[in-house]
Amino acid sequence: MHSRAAAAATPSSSPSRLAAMVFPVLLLGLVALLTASLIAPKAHAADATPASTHTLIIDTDPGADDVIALLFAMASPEHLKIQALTTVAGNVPLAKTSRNARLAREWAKRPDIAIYAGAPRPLVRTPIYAADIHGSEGITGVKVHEPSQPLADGNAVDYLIRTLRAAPEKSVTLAMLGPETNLALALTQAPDITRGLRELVLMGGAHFNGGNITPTAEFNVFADPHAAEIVLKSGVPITMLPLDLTHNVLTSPERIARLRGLGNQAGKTVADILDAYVQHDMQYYGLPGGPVHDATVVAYLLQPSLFRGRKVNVEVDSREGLGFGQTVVDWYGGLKKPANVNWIAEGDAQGFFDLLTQRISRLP
Ligand SMILES: [Ca+2]
Repeated sequence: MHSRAAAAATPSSSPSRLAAMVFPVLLLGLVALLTASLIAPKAHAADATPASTHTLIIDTDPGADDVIALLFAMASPEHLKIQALTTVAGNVPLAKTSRNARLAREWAKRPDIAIYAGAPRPLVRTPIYAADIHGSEGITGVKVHEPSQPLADGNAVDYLIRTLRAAPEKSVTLAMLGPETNLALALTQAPDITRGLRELVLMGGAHFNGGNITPTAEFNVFADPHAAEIVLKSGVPITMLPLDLTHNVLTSPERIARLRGLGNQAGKTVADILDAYVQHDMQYYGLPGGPVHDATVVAYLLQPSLFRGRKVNVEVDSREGLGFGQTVVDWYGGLKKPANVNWIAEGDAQGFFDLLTQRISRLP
């Protein structure tokens, strides 16, 4: 309004005449803004700002929260141009994470999205799984079956190398929802692929919150700390959504009921998964609701304004011992090392659930 009012004034206006013309317009504008902010219902950022657009690959280890994240992403085709899903061993072994990714694709009715299976085990450490949280099938609260559409031919690591090499510079965003083994292998074999990457958005790590698999470590990093080290040193812009964030973006009975009440199958599926999945964390941590970790990555991609972070130096402890798998976050910059991560520490929980619910409502 300011610049338009000034531009409308004729160039020949004297400074005082110009001020006399512009001032009432500004004053009126200010009054209108104040009035609107007082009387209008508070709009969430999800409604207020246009969503971001990404050419996207999602690397995932489904995983109950991964399945919700995948449905969320596949329901947003105008903003997230999903090139493929790549799977990795993590919450459950690779055959099951790959089957669950295919289930999510079937539930979202997105047969156009190819799924490549990747690393069956971490780089160095003994494999660990999280069947205590995600159930022996890797998805809680729903019946699983063998989907008819198969995996794509070829390995996820080869797919990443081939695709990122062929991509325009800084064009592909990689969302990473599990242990970071696939990208670490790709970066080791073909360091030049960083050229094609625009950004990595990772669910992983913990600092202020403490860990969820040991007192210091978050599961995705703990499951393959050597891979996380390679990824964090890649030089690609990285945003991390750690437990510091996800343990403050919690379900409530009302939030789950809204998903269930959408009236479509996807809303019921997400509500059924959450009802079973959140029980452990609510009890174990004494939380009023459960986190939906990986789904915050999709919300961040669509609506970064829902989140607040700080650019900091983050390193991974990969030494045997109490700190194995810990993300060491230099929040106050005391080490004077260059920032390699945009560490997301806060988010708008209601805005997150509003956006998730709105997108899930679009699915079958
Ligand atoms: Ca995951």
